[in-house]
Amino acid sequence: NLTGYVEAENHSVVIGGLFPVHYRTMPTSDSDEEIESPMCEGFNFRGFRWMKTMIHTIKEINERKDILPNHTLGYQIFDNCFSITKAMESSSVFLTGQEEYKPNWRNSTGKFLIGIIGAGGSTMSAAVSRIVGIHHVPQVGYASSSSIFSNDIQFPYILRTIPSDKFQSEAIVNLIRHFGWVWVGAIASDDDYGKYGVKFFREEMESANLCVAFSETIPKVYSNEKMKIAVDAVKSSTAKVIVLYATDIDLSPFVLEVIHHNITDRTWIATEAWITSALIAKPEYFPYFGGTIGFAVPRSVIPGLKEFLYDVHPSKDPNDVLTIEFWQTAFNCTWPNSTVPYNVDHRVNMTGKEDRLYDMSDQLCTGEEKLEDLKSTYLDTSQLRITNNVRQAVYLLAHAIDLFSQADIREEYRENAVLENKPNFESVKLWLYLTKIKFITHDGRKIELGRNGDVLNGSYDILNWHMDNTGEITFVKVGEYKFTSSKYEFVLPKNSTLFWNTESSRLPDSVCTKVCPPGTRKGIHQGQPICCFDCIPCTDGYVSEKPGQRLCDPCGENDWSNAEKNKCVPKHVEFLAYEEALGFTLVILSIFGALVVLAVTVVYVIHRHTPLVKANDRELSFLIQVSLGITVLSSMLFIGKPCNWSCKTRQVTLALGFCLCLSSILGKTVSLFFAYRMSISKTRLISMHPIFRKLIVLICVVGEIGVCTAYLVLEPPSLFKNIEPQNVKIIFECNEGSIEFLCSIFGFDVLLALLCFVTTFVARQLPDNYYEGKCITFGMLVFFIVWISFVPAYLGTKGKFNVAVEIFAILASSYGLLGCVFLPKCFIILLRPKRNTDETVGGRVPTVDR
Ligand code: TCR
Repeated sequence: NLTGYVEAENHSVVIGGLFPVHYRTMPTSDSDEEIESPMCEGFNFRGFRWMKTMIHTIKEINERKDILPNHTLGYQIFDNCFSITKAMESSSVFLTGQEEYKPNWRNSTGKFLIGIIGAGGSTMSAAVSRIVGIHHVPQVGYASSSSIFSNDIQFPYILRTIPSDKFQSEAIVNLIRHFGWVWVGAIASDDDYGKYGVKFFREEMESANLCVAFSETIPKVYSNEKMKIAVDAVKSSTAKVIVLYATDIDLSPFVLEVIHHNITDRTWIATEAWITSALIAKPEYFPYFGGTIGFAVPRSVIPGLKEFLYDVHPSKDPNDVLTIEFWQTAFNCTWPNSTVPYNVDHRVNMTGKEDRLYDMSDQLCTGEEKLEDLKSTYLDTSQLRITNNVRQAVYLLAHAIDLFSQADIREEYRENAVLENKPNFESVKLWLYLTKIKFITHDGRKIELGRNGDVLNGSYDILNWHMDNTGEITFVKVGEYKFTSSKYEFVLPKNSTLFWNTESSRLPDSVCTKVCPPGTRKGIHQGQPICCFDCIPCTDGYVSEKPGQRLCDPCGENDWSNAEKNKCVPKHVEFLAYEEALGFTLVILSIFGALVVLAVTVVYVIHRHTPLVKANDRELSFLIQVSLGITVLSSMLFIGKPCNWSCKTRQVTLALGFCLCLSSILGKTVSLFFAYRMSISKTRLISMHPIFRKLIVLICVVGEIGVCTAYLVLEPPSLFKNIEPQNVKIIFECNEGSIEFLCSIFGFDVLLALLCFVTTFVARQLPDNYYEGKCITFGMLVFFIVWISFVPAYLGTKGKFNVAVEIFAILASSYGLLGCVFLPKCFIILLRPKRNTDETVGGRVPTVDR
């Protein structure tokens, strides 16, 4: 039940061949009495063309003088019906000559079988190779592209003239990358071709950081549920671009489903197995499959093949069942008296309708039918792609045999000299030549195979399905993909016109989630493909400037994110500026304070000879006024953009100002204290010379200056830009240097203040015309209250407010002292001049002065 062609009679050696001339085997019925091999159905014109090409090539080689001059090649070709069983069956026929189990290298033709061409699809080749491989029969695949054959431990005797699918899977991923698709589905046929192809495809996608939306298989044997799974995956997924990794024969039921479910608006990426297939590229499928893009084995023109293909007629050989079946199928008639069964093809698709590929007819064939009028894939020589692979496969074997037979000329291979004289012909030796063969094809391509029998370099055409004016689908070459084992070159010229079967006719986009806009980052869900994500806004201080960023970038130290989070902008600089309301108010207050102090001084100077002024130690009063002026004005040093010198001077000036002020007050209160002590003990135990008061001031101020100098020399304060990364602004502030020094200079001031307070408090009973003691007590209280409340306020604020609080404290305490110490006196001097007379002073008060 094996159909095919044999020609071995006058030839020294034969080449085996296996081609899918039918699409499938028919189911065997149980009632069959004899166990026989299954029948085939579904005539495959393309396979028939391939088969014929092999014969044509062998004829051509036999006619040539330059190759195999002393031998002619025969052939034995079988139809494997696209099925493993048939392929295996044929393999054993090749090896055993049917009856004999043990191969004797003279097969059923009685000749040496030196190699096998085929067997088409990878799954079949794999099966064949398992059998013939154990007997070291070389096998040359012309369409077996699965990557499994690259493994020369599993498949040691397989070579091929089609590149491994590894390259095609890579090419597909590069195509996907080229068009910017990231979320792509995959449908594979349920065989070594589809499954391994998709396996590689997925790996490549992953390493290119792209995602496979789904990956389903088309069942080999028709199954409703399995087909539904695949179709549903396509229907429900958001992936608009889908890779179909299958041969046309396996794919066609799926195509019918797609059409039945009216699935449009998808872009299909074709593998080389179906991109130019007449089974799929039918004009009526164009609304669904138009715009298909994919890869094809390069096209070739084979001289003389067309004529050879036309030279076919059933009347030539009544036993040539294949030609008769071809004729019957092509012309839809029945050859008279033929035993060839009708070309039945009962396949049921999901819709429940019988999907007859060809209609049967009871009309008899006349033999007059014109092949010229026939539009058949068999005769279409415009897309010779796999066909050319078949040709090169035959040439490969022929070249090897040629070398092999010349071996007698070469010393090292003498023992294998002449094929005929060597009954135990060992194919394994032929293998040595096969892998070393390099030759240039008729169209100038260089064929060179690697050690494992794989094509080392090659190219694919990138084809796109267009529809021409006549309503036919044309395969437009839009680019090229060249590869070697280590690198590739992807050429898709910008100006090539691509047809896209989308609503807008524009390049479809296939993404799971749209690219995140600037200002956001991808938030990837754990355990989900990286192409599906949320867009999460960047946190403060972080930005993403480009769309689709995985992470937000932190802004530099001096920068901060803008509101949109798509740009870093310079941080706002913060300090207490003169221009702003707060700063301005404080400046006014401080100047006003200085003016008041000046006014008081003027009053004191004008009335310097009055008893009141004299009674209260003019010099000390003056010093107090000066120091208050200093403190009030020192607050200005705190305002404005701080710089190194202002940081250095501000605290020291303030401390010295207060020191001068408080020590002067202390000078006064100490005299009061002594006067009081005198008044209660009624003795003149201790008397206080006025120079002592000034001495106190001098000692205090000198001491304070000493500490301040040490502070400035040893650990001076300096400018500090507070640029903590989590801060929106840069705060210009002063780093106070040594806290210990700072505390000691102000601690000294506090100590002075306490002394003032204690001394006046003790002496508060002393009759005093001008309430000097009470005023100072009160002033000190104000001073304390201000600075005690300052501490929590200071600690509770930040940045410029911190400074403002300190200025407030300075101003408040200065105003307080000014108000308490001098206001009542100015009041008397200016408004109650009567009280400012000598008697009052001399009469009631035990004079403090003089
Ligand atoms: N490799 C497929 C079979 C195949 C095919 C084709 C079948 C290829 N190209 C063209 C028909 C037409 C590529 C396999 O199974 O390895």
